[in-house]
Amino acid sequence: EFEAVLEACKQFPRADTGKKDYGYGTAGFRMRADLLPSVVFTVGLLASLRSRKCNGNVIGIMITASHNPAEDNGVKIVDPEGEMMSEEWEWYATWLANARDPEGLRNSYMQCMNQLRILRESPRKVIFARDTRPSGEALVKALKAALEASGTEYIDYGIATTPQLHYLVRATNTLGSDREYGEVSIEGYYKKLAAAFMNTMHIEYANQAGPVYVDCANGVGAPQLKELLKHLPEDKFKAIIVNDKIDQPDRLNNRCGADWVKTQQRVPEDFTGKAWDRWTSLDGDADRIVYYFCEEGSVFRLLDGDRIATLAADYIGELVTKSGLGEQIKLGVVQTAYANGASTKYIEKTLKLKVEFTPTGVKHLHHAAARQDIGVYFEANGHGTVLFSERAQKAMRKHQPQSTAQLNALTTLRALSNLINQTVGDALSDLLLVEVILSHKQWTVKEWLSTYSDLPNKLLKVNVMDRNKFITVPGSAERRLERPPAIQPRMDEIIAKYREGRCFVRASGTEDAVRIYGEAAEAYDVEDMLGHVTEVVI
Ligand code: 16G
Ligand code: ZN
Repeated sequence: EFEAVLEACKQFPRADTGKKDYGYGTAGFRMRADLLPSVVFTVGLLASLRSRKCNGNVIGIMITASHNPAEDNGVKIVDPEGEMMSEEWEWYATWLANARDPEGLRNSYMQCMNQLRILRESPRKVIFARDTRPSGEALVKALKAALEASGTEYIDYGIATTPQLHYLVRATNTLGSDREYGEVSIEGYYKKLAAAFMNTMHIEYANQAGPVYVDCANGVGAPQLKELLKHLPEDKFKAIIVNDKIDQPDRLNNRCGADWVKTQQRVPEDFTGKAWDRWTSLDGDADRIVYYFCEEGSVFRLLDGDRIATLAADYIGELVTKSGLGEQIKLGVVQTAYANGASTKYIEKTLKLKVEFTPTGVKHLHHAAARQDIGVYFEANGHGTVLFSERAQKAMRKHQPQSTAQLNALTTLRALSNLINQTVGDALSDLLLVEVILSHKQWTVKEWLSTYSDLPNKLLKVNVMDRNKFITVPGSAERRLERPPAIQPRMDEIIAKYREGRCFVRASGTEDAVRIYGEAAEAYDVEDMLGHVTEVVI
């Protein structure tokens, strides 16, 4: 095996990255695609080790750079239950990726095996998929070479969304246990979603509220949503797909998609909406979604991840109470520092639910949500899901409803636990979830928006000499800076001058920059505050 690895990796020499090392970060490895073949090769090796370590369970590899520009790509590993790779292994991923030459890689690989106490002959299996980026093909080649050299069985699922790959990993590994997660195929994923949706959607809504428009960022969401629609009768779900030009790679995420809409706070290119039309945007690998619409006079209104979190928490909380499970099942919401302060207040004061804060990054939110009976987590950028714990699912299975009202609520609750992707945020699943909730509440986007008013806010990206010098206080969920020591006290003085002012600074995990987020009661205060804070930071 080691000799085979040594030979195979020679076809994928390490690119010249200058002084910079590769690093496995929040989103795996992500950079310009031409720097990646050698990295993807090493990720294949690590996945093979991971599978051996996890008793031969299937490990997933997703090749995508999500909302990044078309020339980028990336790669990340999915653990057996469909969650992000365990954090302790990120170090090994980085170690292998930075091997200088073939012999160095072989040696690091052998050392990994020893240090992680992996039995070489253990069974191993990997499945993988990629988004629509043209560079994906070459990366798959590097991946297959690594899997073959390491004697790893694999299945190539071709082009798929990130959440579909997570689903496939989970479904493969639960096969054989008494509670099957779903059929092990992309078709099975559609079937599962469609069945749950058909059980819960209120039929009148599709006619009454008009279609939902879906901007697919010219990425993988477009073909996959088209497939999903084949499983959903049009009288129950009417979606109109926009930005589906996957044959024009440079249009991927370009002036469209969830990230663009959220950060620019404006409609995507090819927007043709009339006032109050219901629009959504997915990102390049379809794990994020935001809603929006225009009021009369083209006033843009965004319904971001915070809004989906509040909508879902409100509705699911109501179902738990109505089904008679209120005493047994508690709901918790997980947010990051980027959540608008008004959303947090609404969850705590109006919905009377607990909010927990974690650092940015899906793995942090996911773990915190998994500790709740039912955990709702969303990042403001539109990535999120709702996790039903073993405990909650058991209570839902066992419960004997005492009335028709209880039975109806329970049936809906059970269907939602199948509709919602339990492994990771999923734009397609979230889309169906929001549509179901709106249909039950008989709400248009207008009523949804009116639940609370967002505080005016702004997010800046500033370039600094060394972003790694910016370190937040442990346990503060990135709300306060510890280093450089001079900055936070000066920021506190500035922020205190503004009504409902809040501001924090953190180093980006995906770009070479520092991000500054600010919010306050008045938009001009936000501008003023961020201006002063920026001066302190740079
Ligand atoms: C990654 C994270 C996303 C986070 C973003 C923050 C995953 C799968 N994705 O895209 O959750 O919001 O990074 O980026 O964890 P930043 O550190 O550059 O602000
Ligand atoms: Zn994404």
